[in-house]
Amino acid sequence: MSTIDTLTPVLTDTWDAERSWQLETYEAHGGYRAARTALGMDQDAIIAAVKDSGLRGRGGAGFPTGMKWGFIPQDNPKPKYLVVNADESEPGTCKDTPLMMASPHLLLEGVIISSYAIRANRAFIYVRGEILHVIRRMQAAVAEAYEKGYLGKDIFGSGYELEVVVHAGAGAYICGEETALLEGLEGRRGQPRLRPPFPAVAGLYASPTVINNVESIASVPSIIEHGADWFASMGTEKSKGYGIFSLSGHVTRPGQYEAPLGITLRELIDLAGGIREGHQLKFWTPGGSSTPLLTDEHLDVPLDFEGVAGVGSMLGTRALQLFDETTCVVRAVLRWTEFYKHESCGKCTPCREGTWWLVQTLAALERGEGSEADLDLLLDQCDNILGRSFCALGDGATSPISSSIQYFREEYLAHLTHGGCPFDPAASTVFA
Ligand code: L3W
Ligand code: SF4
Repeated sequence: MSTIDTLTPVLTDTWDAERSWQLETYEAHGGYRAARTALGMDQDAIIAAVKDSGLRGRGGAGFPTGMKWGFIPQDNPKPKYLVVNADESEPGTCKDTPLMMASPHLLLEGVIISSYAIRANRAFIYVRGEILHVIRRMQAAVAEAYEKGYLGKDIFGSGYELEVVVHAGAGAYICGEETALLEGLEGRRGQPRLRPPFPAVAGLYASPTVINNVESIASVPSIIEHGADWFASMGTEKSKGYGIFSLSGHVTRPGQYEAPLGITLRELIDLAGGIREGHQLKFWTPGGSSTPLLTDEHLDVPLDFEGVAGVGSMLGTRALQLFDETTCVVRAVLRWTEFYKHESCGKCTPCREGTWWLVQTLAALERGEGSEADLDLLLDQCDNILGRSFCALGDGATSPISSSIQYFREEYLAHLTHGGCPFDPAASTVFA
């Protein structure tokens, strides 16, 4: 199989079309056909199709989407809500933002089908506050859809009513965590809630709520249009379908590559024109900075939920950040750790205090201060955060540190013997 055959443009299919974000363009490419079909279907049949497709959460956790929809208690008299998690903030992650910019109506069509399936008449799209251009693009698409009668009362003459609100976040990474997002949406400070109850039982305004990532919801129209079997025919046995892989860093053609789950980094690098000329891959992240780092030993690991777990990492958001031999791994990890310290919401002690200590210890090592025992101290600090924090942010902060010490212990020690960073900063184009 040639690598180019591995691309599966579904979500990205119309990104290059002229004015791809307009409703007219979207419809000219078959848009809103699936929503018309879905609104004539039985809701449970839609949930069954999504279950059968094998679609799993595309925001990093990989929970089966149809199963999550099935958790909504239909005997609960409270209103049901759909919330789209568009708070894309994970370092290196850049898939939902281009999707919403190029194809906002694909997301809206997914919102209509998904809301109808779970019997919700209100949906919220929670967009990261800093990306004002995306908020405006989504608001314009929602306005177009209302004008055309695709949102509001009696959509497509089906009698179904749906109101959609685009909500701008206030600029906190933690609001990607689903319960902190709900706090923010309700007007409070974004801090995670205790689970259970899960949002499916008591979410927004204590009502049954489905929260899904942008890419998960945008995958739904194609499942209705082409069928669950078609979707399940792509990907691997337990990780079905396709997804957007974002390549950044030291690669010739960075960008978004839509491919079946299970593609390898080696194939993706090939598609992206290789590592920049004259250099070699040193380390990479499979899913942003919250997943353990991998190295060139892992080029042939299938990028699916199981394959990446098999080498001790996670698929995460498929934000593949690639670094060549000019990059100091200690410096890169320090930069990510500073991010976690800054974004820690402060609710729990292991993360609030621990991320501060991680930065102190790492920064000293990066300056070449201390001794080899400080590496053990750093790992001990990680141990006191991992599994002891209230939410995944604390755990995520430890991933780049422990994995970098696992693979690049010598490089940490070289900082001590060199009395500082042994890398020539002028040679590096990342974290300069
Ligand atoms: C009911 C059970 N619900 C699991 C739900 C639960 C869980 C969710 C995962 O990932 C995750 C998300 C963010 N009864 C349940 C149950 N659940 N056992 O399923 O859903 P999934 O796989 O659809 O989520 P996802 O979109 O792949 C994201 C957390 O990671 N996160 C993510 C940030 C994501 C963004 C973004 O999408 N823009 O920023 C950060 O912490 O909370 O759990 O959580 O509710 N027995
Ligand atoms: Fe807040 Fe960090 Fe605790 Fe999560 S782990 S609740 S971000 S302090």
